[in-house]
Amino acid sequence: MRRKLLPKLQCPHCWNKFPVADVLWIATHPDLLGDPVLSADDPLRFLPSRFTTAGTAIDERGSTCQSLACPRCHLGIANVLLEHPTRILSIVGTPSSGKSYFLTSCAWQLRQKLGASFALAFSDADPVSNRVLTSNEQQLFLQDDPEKLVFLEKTQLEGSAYDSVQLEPGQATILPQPYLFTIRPTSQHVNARGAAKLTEVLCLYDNAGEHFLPGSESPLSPTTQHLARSKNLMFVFDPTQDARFRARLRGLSSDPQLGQLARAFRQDVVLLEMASRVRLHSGMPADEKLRQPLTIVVTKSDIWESLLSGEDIRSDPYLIDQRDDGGMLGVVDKGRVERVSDLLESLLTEIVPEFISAVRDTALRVLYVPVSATGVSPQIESSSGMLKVKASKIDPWWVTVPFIYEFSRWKNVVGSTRESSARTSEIRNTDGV
Ligand SMILES: Nc1nc2c(ncn2[C@@H]2O[C@H](COP(=O)(O)OP(=O)(O)O)[C@@H](O)[C@H]2O)c(=O)[nH]1
Ligand SMILES: [Mg+2]
Ligand SMILES: [Zn+2]
Repeated sequence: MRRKLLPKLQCPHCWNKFPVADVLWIATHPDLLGDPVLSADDPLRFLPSRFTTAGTAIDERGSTCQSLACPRCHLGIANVLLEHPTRILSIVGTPSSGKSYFLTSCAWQLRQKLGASFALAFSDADPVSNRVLTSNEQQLFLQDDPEKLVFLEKTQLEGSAYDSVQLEPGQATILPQPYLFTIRPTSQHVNARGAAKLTEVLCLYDNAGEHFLPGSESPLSPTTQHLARSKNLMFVFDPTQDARFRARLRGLSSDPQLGQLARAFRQDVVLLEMASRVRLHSGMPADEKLRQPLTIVVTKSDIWESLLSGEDIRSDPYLIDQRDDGGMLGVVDKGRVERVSDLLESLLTEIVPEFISAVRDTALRVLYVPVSATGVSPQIESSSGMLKVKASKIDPWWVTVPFIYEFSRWKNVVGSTRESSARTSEIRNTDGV
């Protein structure tokens, strides 16, 4: 079957939109090293004039090529981007709020849960650009020694999580590396027959929190421009960074982040800064509320769980809708998620009212989701003084909820309790698959 290509696509590195016919190829002949937009060590990018019978380009030294690149920034374009639409979800938060741990636990659990409970295949669309995340997953979840103390390296402002390109000769522009995943209904999915049409590419960005501190954006480092294109903005709020929360938690938790290693950033300021960048990049007036939904991901719930009495925030709010013809649809219990969201909003209004005011000024549609990326507190490793977690103790709570709730807004991919009339049954324990 011939591949059906999109007429236009958007580069996940520099957000340039271009016709598929303009995509460049990456030379493979060893003599063709050195690309003007990248570096002397990168193979040349070129617009081909010769192709093999299979339709792949041949470079000027006669070698067959495989990989594609963006005509503007020359960074790699995964093949799947030519065929399926991309949805950007951006994750924002202050430094050390837990963005990288959240993304890592979330990616790991989405791989397990979307397959087992939602009949959706979740796979790396671009293994090269996902490598930092994959190695973080390995670090937290695939340790041979369960007693090992593990941790994630801090996301660098520049370096492995960012690419440097020369969009203008002699001027380096820093672009954030996207994480790209394909989401495709499997043969068990109720809409398996429409799988090709329903397949989407999910594009995530893990940003160093420093990029969101007011005043840090320069034209040469347009690292946060993806925000304006994001379908759902996820703001990671860390209660341990607030002195009033820390006071409430004294005696309830011995997490080092409440005492010795406490950090304090104004999270309302960073949220408002995020909102103003979205407005700036999408040409909106300063007082207008953002169009996309805002998810406030309230992290480290293992520390403050006891402040939210009456709701279970550990077991997943998912159900399975099993049809007679064998098809299945994973369903989000929206009622439960929204009840928890309301409770959490009340708690935050009581303790951090100015943050909630900032949220209400920012967006019309808001969901508050409690998550714990680790399910347990880190400890201070005596030899290094660093916060680390024992590998065997890691057991995330609700990390997939912000994403799966968002997927339920997409068409025909994930159900929700309000849409589903059918007999839904509680999901059996799908953890530890
Ligand atoms: N107790 C607890 N600590 C967490 C959790 N997630 C992250 N942390 C700690 O928070 C710190 C910062 O996390 P990180 O993801 O690197 O923050 P980022 O700068 O926002 O990417 C790390 O030292 C983690 O140990 C969690 O779910 N529970
Ligand atoms: Mg980070
Ligand atoms: Zn590009």
